[in-house]
Amino acid sequence: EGIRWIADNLHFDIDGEVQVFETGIRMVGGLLSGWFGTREKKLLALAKDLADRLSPAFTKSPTGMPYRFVNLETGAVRDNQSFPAEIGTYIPEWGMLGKEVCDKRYFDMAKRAVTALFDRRSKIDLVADTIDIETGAWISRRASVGPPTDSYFEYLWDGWQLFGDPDFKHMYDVHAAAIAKYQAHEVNGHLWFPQVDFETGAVLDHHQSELAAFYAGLLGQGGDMERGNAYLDSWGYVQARYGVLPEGYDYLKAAPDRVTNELRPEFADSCLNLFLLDPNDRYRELARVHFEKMKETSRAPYGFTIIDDITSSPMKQGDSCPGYWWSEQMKYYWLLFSNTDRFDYKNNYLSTEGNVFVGL
Ligand code: DMJ
Repeated sequence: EGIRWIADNLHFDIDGEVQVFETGIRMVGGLLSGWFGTREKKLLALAKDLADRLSPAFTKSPTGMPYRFVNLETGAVRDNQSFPAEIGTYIPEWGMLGKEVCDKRYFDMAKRAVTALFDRRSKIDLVADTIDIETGAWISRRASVGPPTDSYFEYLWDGWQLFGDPDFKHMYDVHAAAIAKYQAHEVNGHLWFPQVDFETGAVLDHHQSELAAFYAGLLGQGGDMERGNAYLDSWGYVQARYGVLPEGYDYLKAAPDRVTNELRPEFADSCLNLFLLDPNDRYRELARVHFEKMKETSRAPYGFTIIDDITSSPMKQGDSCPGYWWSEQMKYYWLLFSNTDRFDYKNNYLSTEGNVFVGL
């Protein structure tokens, strides 16, 4: 039914602009994953059509780092101030698409963008979080493993994992070593990653975005299970304390600094990634708590909702359910607990948006 609906209704011939990054990970990735799962040619054709409509964001940029927005019909681009995640989160979608349609230009386009960013790293091998994609000049000094940088690191590893390209492994390793050296900070037995100045390593703040919880799984994938487990435990501690994770946590004050919960997937994502490396029930147990607490606190009459304040009792609910909730943690829970034979637990690939490209 879904495929029929897409075939009959979905087209991208629209005079309107979209955000390149979100459209890439959600829609190009979703269509590609659908193609891998069904081999319905229409899905691949739509993924290619959409990627082609997004491509002016890359080709019109003097540095190769994409503009943030593009008009799907006219190819007009805008916003030259961008962020590592929005510059470097393309290689799995673009590379896999290029393989399927036998056109290496997609891979090259995504790799050029990410390499242009990496080449502008500081002498201590960190990137800041805002850059002018036309001039290549940095606009901020703040280095973070959280947003808006997060999935840039994730896709460096993925470029190596999926395509065996040693340049990606090198870029991942360089950043991972610098993050371990300048950002890893143990406080009261818990590992955290503060924001630091990207040229000096001086700590800027102790805020920890919930989105940074993905880094536990990535550390494990990159071979550092020790820090991966330690960072997962830091978030596990916050979960045990508050029931559900706040959007932000100040680890020096040991208190939430953003009290909402946006139904985020990162903690479950790390539980799954570490479980795939080491099928230990401890990851299932942490994810079970995540799932049970979500059911307890986010259930609304017609589905599940974000929470406006996790510190109020009872927790004050909001009124929306983000798309990633369907694409990510619903899938992560299911893969963690089902032992399904529809998924290859040994050889697989899930994108940053939980889209499965390998292992279906
Ligand atoms: C998702 O779209 C992806 O996981 C992305 O990489 C980060 N933000 C959201 C979920 O929080």
